[in-house]
Order: sequence, then structure tokens, then C-alpha cells
Amino acid sequence: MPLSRRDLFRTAPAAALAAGLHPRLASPARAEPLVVRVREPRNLETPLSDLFSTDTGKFYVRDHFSLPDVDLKTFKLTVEGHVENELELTLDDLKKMGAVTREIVLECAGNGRVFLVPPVRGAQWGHGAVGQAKWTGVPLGAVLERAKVKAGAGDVVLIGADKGAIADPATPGAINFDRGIPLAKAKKDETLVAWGMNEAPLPVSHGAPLRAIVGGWYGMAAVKWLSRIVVLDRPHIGYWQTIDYSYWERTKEGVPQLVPLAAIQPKAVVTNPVPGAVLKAGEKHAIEGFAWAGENAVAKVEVSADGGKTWAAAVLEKSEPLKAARWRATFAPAAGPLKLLARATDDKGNTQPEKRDPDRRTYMINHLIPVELTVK
Ligand SMILES: Nc1nc2c(c(=O)[nH]1)N[C@H]1C(S)=C(S)[C@@H](COP(=O)(O)O)O[C@H]1N2
Ligand SMILES: [Mo]
Repeated sequence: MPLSRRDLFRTAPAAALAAGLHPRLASPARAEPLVVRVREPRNLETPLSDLFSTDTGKFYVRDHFSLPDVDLKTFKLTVEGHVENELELTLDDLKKMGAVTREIVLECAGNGRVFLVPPVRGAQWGHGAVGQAKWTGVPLGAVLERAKVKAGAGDVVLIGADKGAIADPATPGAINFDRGIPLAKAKKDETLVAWGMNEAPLPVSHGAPLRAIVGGWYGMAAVKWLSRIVVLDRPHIGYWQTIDYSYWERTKEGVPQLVPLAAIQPKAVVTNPVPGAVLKAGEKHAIEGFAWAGENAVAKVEVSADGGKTWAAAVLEKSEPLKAARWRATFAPAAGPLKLLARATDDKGNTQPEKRDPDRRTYMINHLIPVELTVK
């Protein structure tokens, strides 16, 4: 499948650089809209100034392998495994099943990894491996209904067309990117097989022709270039939810077990002032940002200008599950260095932790990260 114009625009400077062109020829007229964390496979981050932009070209990209070749003319989504009716569906078949459009946040489970001390392996994301889009597609539940899932089903495995081998920790040869989700989550109305993004066809970068959207869950479940759905009669103990994209949970007896990452944890990010900003002492300044909490709504956002000793409530826009909400506060700081904190609490009472929990391995990074400022 050919790259879209937007994809070409985005990768052109990288290609030109690789070809040894003069840097000026290598740069497009406009600045590259995304921050390059890894060029190939592409790991492209939304800059803080564009966080939650509705411009699809500013939406972060996280690929594990090179873009797969998907032939649009012959493309079919297959549904196999523990079902009465195995299916082969064209894009048109899916579109005929009815379309819904939902605004849903996608956040990479490694978002914020650059702030971990000591540094850990993996893409060094700042705050920008997150975005929100209007996703259009058919609920996965409707597809599973047509396939008639048999009694005793386990996970629904969503399989992408992209494929490769990873050396460390080693994959069993070349494998596809995949993710199993429990049947109950697969049947929720926020779980979609999507072909549209922000009221336009899904771009190749974001999984065209089809991707999964698993609302409220970290990005790894939102399988792009979705080409096979396999219903298992057991949980999926695959690479991408054990060796990768898992965390340690302790049983009540304290026995650590690996658990697949799932729901997005509450988080507030400050977009203004930016890290390193110099503010005038004694004047009133705005503090602004976004907050989201996965499957839950955000109940409150608080800010602290004294490193967490005291907190003041921010004004929070109406918040809904699956979506991000804006928030705003003001402060008039005294001269000196300052560490600004913001924290979100969801409507189930979950608050962002102060300290990093190492059981989370290199994922689920929502402990408090200060914005360091100077006030003069
Ligand atoms: N097939 C496939 N699906 C994938 C991935 C991938 O590498 N291959 N990356 C996942 C991860 S880790 C994230 S965070 C999201 C990123 O989606 P985006 O690139 O549209 O922002 O896609 C997910 N789906
Ligand atoms: Mo991710």
C-alpha cells in the first residue's frame, strides 16, 4: 500500500538525511510536526505545545516494526478460532455493519519514560506519546456476534499485519504484533474496529486500513493494520503481554506475578508554563494542562507550587471516561527556583502516586513529575 502524502511528508527529511543530502534540503519548509525518538521503526512524539491537537498529522506514532504491505484491493479481516462462523470481511462488509464515532484517548504505556531515574530501556518518550482522536468504526462486539463466539472463550487476539524478530528478549522468530484482550473488554462499546480517524480515512501511520481501538486501555492493545482476529479458548500468553507490556502485581500473599498492562492510569500534564520557563515574581500566572484517567472520568486536578506540601484545586472542564479534559489554575509565585506539580484524581478515588513504583517495570508512568521553573 502506498504511503499517504502525510506519511511521505513526515518521513522525507529522515530519508533525505539517510541519503546524505545537505541538511537544508533534508528539512521540509515547515518544521517536522513530531519529535523523532526513533526513526525506524518510527517512534514519533507529539510536542508539548501540540498535545491533544485534533490534527491527525500531530498524533504520536509508535511502531515496533517497519510498515507492513497491505494490499487494499485484496484486503480481508479474518475472524477465526473458538467461533461457530469463521469470517472473512472486506472493508465494505465492515462498513455495512454500521459505523460509530467515538472520541477516545490513546496513550502509550511507556509515555513519560524519559523521566525515569535511573534511565531504562525503551523509547525515551517525554509527555507526548498520547493523543485523542475521533475514531470511526464498528464495535468489535458486533463482529464477534456475527462470528458467534463459542461458550468457554478466553481472550480475543487482535493481530496486526506487521511482523519482525526482536533479539532481546528474543521473540520466537519473526512474529506479528498482537494483543489478546478478555472477551468482556472486547464486547464493550468502546472497543472498535476502526477505519476512520478525525473524520477522515485512517492514515497508514495509524493502521490503515483497519485498527483496533480499546478505549481506556494503553496503546499496545490498539492493534494497527489489524488483519486477523483469533478467539482463543484460553488466555493469550503472548510475547506482547508477558515479556513485553506487562507489570508485576503481588498476590495477597506477596507473590509477584506478571500481569498484562491494561487500563490507562490517571494523569495530569502541565502544558503551560513549559519546563525551564522564567516567570516574573509576584505576578499572577496561568497554569494549564490536560488530564485523563482511562476508563474513568477525572474528578479533580490539583496543583502545588511548593513541591507537594500544599495543593490548590484547578478549574476542570467537564470530564468523561475515555477522554481528556482541560484544566486551569493561577498562581503568583515568589522569587526563587520552583517545582510545579499537578495531580489528577479519578472518580473512583485513584490519585497519581508521588513516587515511582518499580513493579511497573518500564510502563504505566504516572507518578508526579515536576515542572522546574525560575521565578525572578
Ligand atoms: N500492528 C501494530 N499495532 C500497534 C503497534 C505496532 O507496533 N504494531 N504499536 C502499539 C502501541 S505500543 C501503541 S502506543 C499504539 C500507537 O498508536 P499510534 O501509532 O496510532 O499513535 O499502537 C499500538 N498498535
Ligand atoms: Mo505503546
